[in-house]
Amino acid sequence: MLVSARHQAQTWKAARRRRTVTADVVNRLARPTDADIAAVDAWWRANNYLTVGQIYLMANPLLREPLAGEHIKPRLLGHWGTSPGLALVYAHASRLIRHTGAQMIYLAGPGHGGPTLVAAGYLEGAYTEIYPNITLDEVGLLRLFRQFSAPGGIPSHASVPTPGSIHEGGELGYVLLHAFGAVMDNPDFIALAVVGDGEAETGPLAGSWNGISFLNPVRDGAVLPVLHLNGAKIAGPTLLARKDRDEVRSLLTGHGYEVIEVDGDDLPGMHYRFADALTRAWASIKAIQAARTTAGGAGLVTGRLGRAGMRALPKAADQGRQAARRNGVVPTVGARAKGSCLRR
Ligand SMILES: Cc1ncc(C[n+]2csc(CCOP(=O)(O)OP(=O)(O)O)c2C)c(N)n1
Ligand SMILES: [Mg+2]
Repeated sequence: MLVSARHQAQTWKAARRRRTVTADVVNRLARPTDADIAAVDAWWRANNYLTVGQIYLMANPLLREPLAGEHIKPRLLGHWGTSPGLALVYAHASRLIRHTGAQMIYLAGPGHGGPTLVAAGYLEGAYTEIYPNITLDEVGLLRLFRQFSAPGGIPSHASVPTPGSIHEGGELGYVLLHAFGAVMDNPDFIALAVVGDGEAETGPLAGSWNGISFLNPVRDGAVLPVLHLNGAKIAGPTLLARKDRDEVRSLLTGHGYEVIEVDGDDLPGMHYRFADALTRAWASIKAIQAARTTAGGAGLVTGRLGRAGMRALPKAADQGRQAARRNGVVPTVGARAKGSCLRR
């Protein structure tokens, strides 16, 4: 789990400058230009390359020669799985933060997506700043690849040496607990929490969807869960991906979330759809926070269902409509009030 410290500092500075949500910002975010998406896609592909390199390569880091057996690590530790999804969400969250100055933390439930987060730090320059020997050139790149999950190097999971990390990855199941904890008494804060569909099968995660019921819209920030339904937990199938789409939607709706889905495996189409979904979720949260009358918690879920590829189910919190009425304020986005949750 991590957030880039540098990113966060910039974010908070920007947030002080821009607190309002205008239709113009929403439109720009939801309908990116081709150049915008090309930049996000380039960052995403670079991150994916760095992740693959960390998992597999011990030589020939820029593939200047044809790939050969001796370039591949003899003992692989770590798995690709969730990594491209984590990177996609990270790239789009960064774009959102840059455009809006949102105060947001990115929490990665699948800690085994560690190489993605190391790659993000490397691309942002934070990695080299902290570890000057991991230079932004071919030599540094090779060191970055060789240190991953190696004796004397770094762990395969998001961990203490990862720039911006605030909690060790490894045991699945706690990302939503951290997210809810992060926003309590932190009213302008958004915790974006990526939940792996395998991780979602753990008891703690399955139970902590309920955290939404503890959020107080006046005092707390918002949680934006992103369920990454890639259909697999390592090499096995996942329960949520086996379920009918309506069933998954009902499950999350029943917990109190408004679900937004992003589905597909086409590029750049996925980028456009994800940008739109993330914007909708963010705008809902901001409307809730602006009204300060509803319970926080909006959700966005991305994933892959069978051959259909990426699927995202974003949801926006809908609690507090009754509270709004009680307070004589009508929120732009409200949510089902669950009484007690509003009286923490
Ligand atoms: C509590 C717990 N149980 C088991 C594991 C071992 N494990 C590591 S990754 C993983 C699969 C997680 O599935 P998902 O979150 O969907 O990630 P993906 O396979 O898609 O990368 C498992 C079971 C773990 N890390 N923690
Ligand atoms: Mg999975």
